[in-house]
Amino acid sequence: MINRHIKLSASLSLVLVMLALRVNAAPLNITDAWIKNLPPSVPMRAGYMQIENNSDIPYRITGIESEVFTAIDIHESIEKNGMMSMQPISPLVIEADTAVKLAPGGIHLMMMGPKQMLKPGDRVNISLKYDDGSTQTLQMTVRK
Ligand SMILES: [Cu+2]
Repeated sequence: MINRHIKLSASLSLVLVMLALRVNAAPLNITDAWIKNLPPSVPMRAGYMQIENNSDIPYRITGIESEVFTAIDIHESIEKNGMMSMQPISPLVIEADTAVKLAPGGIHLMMMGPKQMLKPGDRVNISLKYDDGSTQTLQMTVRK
């Protein structure tokens, strides 16, 4: 009986260690994730966030998914011959020990085809996919 108990707590600690490792493995610290509110008739939204890589290896975001949008791309706003335009970035590389800010006029998420009405205060789950096959989910808030 005692033996069984020791075995059980040993495997339980192993599970806890594995859970702790998984939490630590969340590579990027993402804050201030928000979506600019627009009238319902507009077929896309722009999303912004602060991404911090506190690890000593670079991370590459190769894709983004959400059940609320038909597709999400990463774009960069650029000025060409005095004209503003956008071009896709893939992958978005977050170098070791650096931060990248997605902000109006710069890098942003281009979120196409909202599948539901969105208004300020609404929260949208998205999932970032990294080139190592891992994913990170986070919540974005719709703001004015
Ligand atoms: Cu764009």
